[in-house]
Amino acid sequence: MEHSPIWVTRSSMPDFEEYIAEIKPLWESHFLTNMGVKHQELEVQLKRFLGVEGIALFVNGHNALECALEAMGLHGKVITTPFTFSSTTHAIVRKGLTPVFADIKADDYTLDPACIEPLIDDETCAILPVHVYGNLCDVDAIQAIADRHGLKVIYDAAHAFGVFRGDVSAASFGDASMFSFHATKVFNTIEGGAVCFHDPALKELLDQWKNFGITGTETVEYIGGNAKMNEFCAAMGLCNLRHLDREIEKRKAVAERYWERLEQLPGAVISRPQEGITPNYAYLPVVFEDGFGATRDEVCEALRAEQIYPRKYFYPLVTDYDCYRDRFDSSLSPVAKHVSDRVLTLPMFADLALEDVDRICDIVAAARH
Ligand code: T4K
Repeated sequence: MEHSPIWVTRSSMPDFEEYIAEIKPLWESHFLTNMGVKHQELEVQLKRFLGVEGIALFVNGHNALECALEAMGLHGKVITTPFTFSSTTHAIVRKGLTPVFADIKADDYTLDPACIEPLIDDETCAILPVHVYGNLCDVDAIQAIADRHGLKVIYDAAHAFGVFRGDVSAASFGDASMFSFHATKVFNTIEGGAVCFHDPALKELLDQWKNFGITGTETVEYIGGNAKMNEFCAAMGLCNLRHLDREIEKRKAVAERYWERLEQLPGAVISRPQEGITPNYAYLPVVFEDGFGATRDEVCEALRAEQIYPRKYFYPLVTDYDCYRDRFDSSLSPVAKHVSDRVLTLPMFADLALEDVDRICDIVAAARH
């Protein structure tokens, strides 16, 4: 039987008519961007959903993170993880800061608090952990370290929209959190992102940094860039937010089918949701340990041969990128290296049919020698 290709993810979209109704007023107003009504409405709704006082929307998550680092006036070293997407480290480096890499935990792949403190020195200004795959970092231990040393904590929460600890959202931890609303995320605005924060002074600063540093009709106080979310993206967000609960419910069914099947395969390590955490089922990482009977790359090839396209999020480690290899040493983060060499993120999206999950798991199982 002929099957259509299956990609690692597929964007969630509202009904066409729903989106058209949402953008129709833009044809009347002719206001297409620069913090218009859709932008303002999305900010209000996201504040409510995330339970935060402070939010600023951005054109994408990466620029949101860069602007947060700028607006917080950071200088010096930032302790972070090498097990992430390029954006996290690039934001640090592009803002003139120096990344210092700490290792990750073997159970949830987030920054290991035990590895942070020995790396802190007089030049350290911040910690930038990543809630990777939507797994929440050890936020209490990280905050305790930051408080002891007077450091800022900025979370890369690109994967963690819709993740809650009790009734507290992932947006509430540290000084600030960046979310990505990219097309591939659990909640998307086509391209988009946000910074959530506690210090009310950051609102004005972030809104100015993302708008060329303009502070008044005839004043420009900062050397800012242009990182505003436009009205069409905000409208997509307003539509997608209405369906988020259902999307996450559908992802849950997909994840549970995967876990049920993969748990029967010794050496295929999955990560079940953390205790006390409401997950968002953003990704479906599987670590193929040496006893599995096939390498990660062999499993990947077997799936590709059937037009199924998983991804090696996150391989290579950031510290092994061509642009960083000469400056950093991956052997200093052995856990991250181990996971990065063995992890495969399998297709995961709300509309993935359970029969397709079964087919994927059959191919994974058959890849063993
Ligand atoms: N921090 C972390 C930890 C991140 O993971 C990311 C982004 C960021 C920061 C930065 O946030 P943004 O600035 O992007 O808002 C994708 C995404 O582009 C990227 O947003 C994401 N992380 C990263 C993990 O994945 P690629 O290069 O792997 O995407 P691509 O184009 O290969 O797409 C993957 C699959 O998704 C496709 O095979 C099909 C599907 N897809 C893709 C697009 C573009 C859709 O269904 N619809 C689409 O519109 O980076």
